[in-house]
Amino acid sequence: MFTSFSFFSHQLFAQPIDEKATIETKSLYTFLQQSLQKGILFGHQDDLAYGFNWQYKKGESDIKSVVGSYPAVYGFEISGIELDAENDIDGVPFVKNLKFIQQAYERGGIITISWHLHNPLTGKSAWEAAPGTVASILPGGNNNSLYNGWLDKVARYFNTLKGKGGEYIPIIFRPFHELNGNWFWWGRAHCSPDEMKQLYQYTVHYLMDVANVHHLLYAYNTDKFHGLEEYAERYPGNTFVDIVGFDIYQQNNKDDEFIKNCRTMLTDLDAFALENQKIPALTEFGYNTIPNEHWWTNTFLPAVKDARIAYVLAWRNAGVKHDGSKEYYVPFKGENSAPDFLQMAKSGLFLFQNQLNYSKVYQLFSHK
Ligand code: BMA
Repeated sequence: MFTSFSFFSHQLFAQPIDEKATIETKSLYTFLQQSLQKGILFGHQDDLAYGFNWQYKKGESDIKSVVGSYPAVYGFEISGIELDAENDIDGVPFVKNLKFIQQAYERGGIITISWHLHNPLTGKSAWEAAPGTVASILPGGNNNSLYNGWLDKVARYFNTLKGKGGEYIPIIFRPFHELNGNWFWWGRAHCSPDEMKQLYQYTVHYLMDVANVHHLLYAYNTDKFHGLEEYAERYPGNTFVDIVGFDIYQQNNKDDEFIKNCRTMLTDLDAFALENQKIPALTEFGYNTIPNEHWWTNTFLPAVKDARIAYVLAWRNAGVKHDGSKEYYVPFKGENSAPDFLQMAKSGLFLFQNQLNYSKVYQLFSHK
């Protein structure tokens, strides 16, 4: 007699794919499952490093300037680590990111990391595809040892992420994001489903079994998709994934379309997550420069309010870029949509940092 109750308890007993996951990582995993019943954790990329019109100001955060609390989830990026760069692709020094990650972790914040890794065949950016790239880095390919070296660097960086007690800081790692789009070298047009699955599996296997990194939860995430067949086409399998999600951005003034598409995909995601016993999340979203000042309560809230997702991650507030264009996805003090964002925050659907603390997130199990 498997009722929805037994399903729920079953969910809570599910474990991270890594049997050797650290106790803090297991705790985070269980916390994420529990939070599915409580609300949606609100996240923001590069929240602590910079905002629309500031950079590296102690204690600053655009989210905090609007709602009075830091976000619950903090996104970071490691593109550049593979080439021994000092700064990530968006100019933030890795040593600074380390400090921000530690600060967020100490207060019970949740860390997720993306990797716009360069093209290993050409050395160019993630956006520059070249035929044969994926095959070249898989075992047997000419660049396999180069790729192993990149994974060693990633592992080394992850191993520097430690809390005050010397324990590793759990990370939700989401490699090869938006893998059904065509803009990255690992995209749909540039490798077969089988190659993509192998690359994902190999990456997880290498980090977990070769590099011995045991403080990661792995997120599989597509871009927008049309139906479950597309969603699952490149899924590496249940033993390689902890969290399932997708990225979605609104473009132009098509609020109704955004709501409709988002709701359809969230329904599909929910079915996929239930079937495979994974934690669903909206791994990236946004409407650049938020042209509609009521976007939060009129569009975003209706799009996600009925969804069962652990968290949402808004993309970065880059501010005014070199070419004069603006890029930001959450309001900052004085920005047009700030009052509406605050109203959405007050709906109670979303959880921010002030509703979390270290023991709630990372100490659900005690050390023996
Ligand atoms: C993109 C933009 C870029 C950025 C990249 C990696 O979506 O925000 O400006 O360099 O992500 O973070």
